[in-house]
Amino acid sequence: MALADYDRDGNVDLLVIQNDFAPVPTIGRFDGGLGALFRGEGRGGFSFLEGERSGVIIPGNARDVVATDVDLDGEVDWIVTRGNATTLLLTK
Ligand SMILES: [Ca+2]
Ligand SMILES: [Ca+2]
Repeated sequence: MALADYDRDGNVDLLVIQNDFAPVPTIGRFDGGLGALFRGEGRGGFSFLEGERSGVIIPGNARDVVATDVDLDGEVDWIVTRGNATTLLLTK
């Protein structure tokens, strides 16, 4: 997970990455998630934003995420690393 004010409304938002491809013989790997963005409501709660609205679609074995501003435009960008796959850069 990573926290940042993605939509710049003054409330911290939460990006969650998912999946785990570590072998679990009796269950199999966890690979059904695509990540999720939750908008901070300002009172400690969060509301889910569908991927089609947030643009967050992170397939694969997501391993780590960091919020930063790669292109220095003042907007939050997310860098997501994935096991055995390319690193993703999510920007607006
Ligand atoms: Ca926000
Ligand atoms: Ca940026």
